[in-house]
Amino acid sequence: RENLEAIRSALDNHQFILYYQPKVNMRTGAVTGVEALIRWQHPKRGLLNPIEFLPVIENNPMIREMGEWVIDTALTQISQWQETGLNLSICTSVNIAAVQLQQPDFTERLATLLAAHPDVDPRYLELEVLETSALDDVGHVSAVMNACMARGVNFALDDFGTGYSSLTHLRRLPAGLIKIDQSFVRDMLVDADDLAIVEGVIALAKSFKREVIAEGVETIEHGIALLQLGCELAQGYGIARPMPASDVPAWIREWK
Ligand code: G
Ligand code: G
Ligand code: NA
Repeated sequence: RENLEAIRSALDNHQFILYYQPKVNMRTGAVTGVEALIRWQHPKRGLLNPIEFLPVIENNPMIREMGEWVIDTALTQISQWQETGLNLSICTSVNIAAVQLQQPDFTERLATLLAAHPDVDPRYLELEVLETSALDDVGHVSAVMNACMARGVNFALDDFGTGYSSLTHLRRLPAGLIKIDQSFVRDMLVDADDLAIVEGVIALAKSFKREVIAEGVETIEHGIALLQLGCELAQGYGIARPMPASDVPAWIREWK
């Protein structure tokens, strides 16, 4: 694990970058989006995954600074992809801790970031809300989400099914997309309980008229089973690993 000072200096020295993992519709073959995933290009240790540094700043104001850097960088990337003629209809998502939505000025901060990128239509940005189980004011967060959605931004509920209050959150939070946590998808072909959860989340999403995507889709067999259950959207190593931004246009061109 790294320490606070090292992370501070990495932010100042621009050592963080975003990788992007595609999301596809398995029935139509369409690429529907990419998820931005932060990485640290560490001068000595190489490319580090978030587990090495995010927990260190979880309760530090730096998490907010990094969160804004991620949104700003993703917006810059969307506009660069648009300039190179990449299919405009794909949505780029970024991860955001649910508690960040509880900041009193979140909506204004997001509006400022969007205003700095006037060439990007906000509907090509999606915020994946993590760890909603840590929320203590669902009503406030719901209002924040509605205010951001009024500006065009989309929301997804990440890691769905892992928090014990998921059902309340599904009912009260206006996210258009639900991500089935990869821990359930991984074993759904061998564990009847996990299969039941995956089926249940897909059915819930349908009844609440939300879209649903499976994470952690690693094999064709997973894909086939998910399609049979009515889940068409998927993300996972079986489709593509997270990749640098510069690889995304070629990956999309060559997919299918
Ligand atoms: O990319 P990787 O599989 O290592 O990501 C591990 C975890 O870190 C995932 O749960 C992911 O949601 C989270 N994560 C990745 N990028 C970001 C980010 O930019 N901000 C936040 N808050 N979490 C992220
Ligand atoms: O929960 P979230 O969507 O933020 O999780 C993304 C994390 O999961 C990233 O760290 C990404 O690298 C990882 N990931 C994406 N697809 C797969 C997969 O098929 N298998 C495994 N084991 N991890 C995956
Ligand atoms: Na995510």
